[in-house]
Amino acid sequence: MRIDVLTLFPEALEPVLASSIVGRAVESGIASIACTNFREFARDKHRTVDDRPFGGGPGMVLMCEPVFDALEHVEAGHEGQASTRVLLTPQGERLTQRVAQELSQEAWLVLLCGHYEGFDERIRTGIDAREISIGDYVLSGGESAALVLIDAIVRLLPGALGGESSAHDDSFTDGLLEYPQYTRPREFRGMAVPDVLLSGDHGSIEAWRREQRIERTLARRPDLMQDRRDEGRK
Ligand code: 6GU
Repeated sequence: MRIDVLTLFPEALEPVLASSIVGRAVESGIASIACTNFREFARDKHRTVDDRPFGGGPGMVLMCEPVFDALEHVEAGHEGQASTRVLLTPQGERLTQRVAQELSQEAWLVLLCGHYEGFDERIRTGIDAREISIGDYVLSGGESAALVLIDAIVRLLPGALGGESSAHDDSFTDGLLEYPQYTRPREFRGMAVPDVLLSGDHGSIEAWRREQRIERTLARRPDLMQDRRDEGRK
């Protein structure tokens, strides 16, 4: 998968994208990720990318020209391929595991990071982009949201998690939270590992884990339980 990120702060994204699972996926060629700075496409000598809003009001608004120019430049480098454009905005569709799964099927994503105060509405209406929000709270810019989205997508790409681990039994993949995990020591400050996990009985362990997942989901996220019922799952 190819991912282009259009942003005012590539230097904030690059070290995170080079670390951990995402960094390893890039190194092994599973994903290729490039950041492009809107500011390189500013048209004046001050490299202006934002301006005061028409009609007045606080803050600055990201301008059309540098965004359209950056997008067209990035896409012109790959003539003939179709990109899927994603605009990161608190007004977008909420990111869920399902949305991440859908986007992980695409060959080429172009992510556009919004700006503190907002962007010119014609960026939204003039670019055919899927608009995505990572949750109901306000971030200063779309950059941290883009990192969240990239992490959620890249770890779903075949081979990204490596070894025997897989995203298949993650929380949310089937609408349930994860079961609790333990490692050595068997007892820590008076807290013991549940006996069943030490029993060697794989059938009982599997049953216990399933029970734990259902119990936890009911207790902590009854909304997820309802979603499962609505989708007709067992
Ligand atoms: Cl994508 N951007 C901003 N600025 N704030 C957000 C968001 C995105 N998603 C949730 N809050």
